[in-house]
Amino acid sequence: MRDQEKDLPKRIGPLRTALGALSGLLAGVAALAVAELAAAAVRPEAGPVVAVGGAAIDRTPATVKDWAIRHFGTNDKLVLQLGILAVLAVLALVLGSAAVRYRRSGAAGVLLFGVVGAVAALGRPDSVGLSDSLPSVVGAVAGALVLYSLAGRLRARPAAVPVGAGGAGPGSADSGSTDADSGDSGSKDSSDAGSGNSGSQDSRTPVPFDRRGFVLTAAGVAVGSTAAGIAGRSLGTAKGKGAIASRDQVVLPRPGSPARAVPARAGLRIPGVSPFITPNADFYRVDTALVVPKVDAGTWRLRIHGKGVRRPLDLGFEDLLRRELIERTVTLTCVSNEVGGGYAGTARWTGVRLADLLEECGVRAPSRGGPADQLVARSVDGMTLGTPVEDVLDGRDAMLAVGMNGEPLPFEHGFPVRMVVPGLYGYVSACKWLTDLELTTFDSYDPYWVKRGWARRAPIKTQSRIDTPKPFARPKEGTVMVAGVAWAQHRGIDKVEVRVDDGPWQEAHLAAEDTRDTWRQWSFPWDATKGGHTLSVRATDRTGRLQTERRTRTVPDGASGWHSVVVTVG
Ligand SMILES: Nc1nc2c(c(=O)[nH]1)N[C@H]1C(S)=C(S)[C@@H](COP(=O)(O)O)O[C@H]1N2
Ligand SMILES: [Mo]
Repeated sequence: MRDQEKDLPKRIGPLRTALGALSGLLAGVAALAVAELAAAAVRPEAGPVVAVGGAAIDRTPATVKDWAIRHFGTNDKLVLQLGILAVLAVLALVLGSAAVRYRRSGAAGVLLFGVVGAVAALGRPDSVGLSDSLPSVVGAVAGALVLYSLAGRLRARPAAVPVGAGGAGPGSADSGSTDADSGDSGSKDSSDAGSGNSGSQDSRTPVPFDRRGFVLTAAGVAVGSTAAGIAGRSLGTAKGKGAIASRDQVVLPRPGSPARAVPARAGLRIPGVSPFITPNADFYRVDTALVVPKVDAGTWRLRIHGKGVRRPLDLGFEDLLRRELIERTVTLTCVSNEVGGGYAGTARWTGVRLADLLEECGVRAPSRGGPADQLVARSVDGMTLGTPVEDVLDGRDAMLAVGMNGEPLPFEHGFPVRMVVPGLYGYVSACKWLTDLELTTFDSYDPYWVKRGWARRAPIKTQSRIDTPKPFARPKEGTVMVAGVAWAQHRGIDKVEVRVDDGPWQEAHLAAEDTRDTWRQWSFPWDATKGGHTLSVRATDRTGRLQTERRTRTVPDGASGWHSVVVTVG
């Protein structure tokens, strides 16, 4: 086809520019809807927004990721995806308005976005091959066609043809276009918008174009995109059904080694203090997965292999359940937790002792001559986490968890199997959606977060947090209960102290300890006097080490410093 764009007069009025922008937007919506439908059919993770978002996450420097987590918390993923959509929307508007004149270039531009999405999808660590490019490609082709045909409806046509008489079919209306844009004197193009009386054209209707065709095509695209979107949704739901059913069918066997009952006095029942056991629904979630992996337990496999593994293992979910299960209460903490932050939670985990499995494979601890000092866990979404082999084998309750607070792991928390290692930050220990365990060395392999500037080894730092009163609270004069939690997993908390303003440190009351792998609640009845006050807290672990006052960022191995809260007593 001849590139008619060149023949067009220079001036394109505001109405057509606006409709062009709208066309761009519609093309973008159509592209994404079709791409998501295709992704639902191929692999949800291969959708363009998820793929580009995932690529963006992987390329985000530690400091920026840290900033995003600090400002958006668990909503960081939502913010990222909305950001991508916002950028796409702006580009679509620009592309669309340009397409009024440069129709083919506009369509080609849409295809270019498809290439970006396809490249991102193919580059994901969990990519399964060429089919992952399909959603982006199919979506882009749909978007390009939409933009091309809508822009075609916006092309100027000879004034002799009454508006509304066209619309014989896609492309036909503009084939004879002579681009009579000349009537567009430039002064009163807005009359174009005002004169809805299609069919009658006076000399002031400057740019006749196929209005009816445009409206019909646009409406068709809107309806089609909605249908594609709905189809994608229900297809996605249908495909996740196998995994959901497999989770529903799981019956967790009674653990051979149950957790000790949490002492009644481990929970102080003070309003505002985090409950000792964090309900699953309230448990913090930190991961890079824009689509929560839905793994079917029936087809799930775990391989254990690598350096010093004399008998590699290949296990299914049922194989795991048939082993002796242990149950332990463990507090998990994220390295991205700010001083005073909420990325810590305690659950009763059910699982298989990791040390038993490794010993069965013939793995020896480095201190006993084993050649591997790093255990690299790999998840179905390509995440890698590296744990010191020594820690896993030193007698602590490191496990492959299948249960969380009495139910199979929720999908968000790693169904069907995740790792839990008391005492280590999540990013070096708590691999969710686990599928592969490789024995290797710290020298020969850097896992995901280490490549991005975080420390290779990251034991959890002693921390204490004031849960109540909240920052800037306005309690009444008199006794105010100051309370919160403190943790130093695998060492235990021995003392918590509270300071009011610049006063002396005063010992807080400690709730009963469950185990040294769990957090401990504390409380301090404060005789509050009128005015503004700063409350601070610090803990001492069982090794006798006082929590450091030194404030550090979360990067590279966890935030430190004392938590304080400013309140005004009335
Ligand atoms: N597959 C996978 N596992 C992962 C992560 C991840 O991004 N992907 N994040 C880790 C981090 S940083 C933490 S703190 C814990 C959080 O576990 P939770 O979301 O169940 O609280 O999971 C860990 N396991
Ligand atoms: Mo984390």
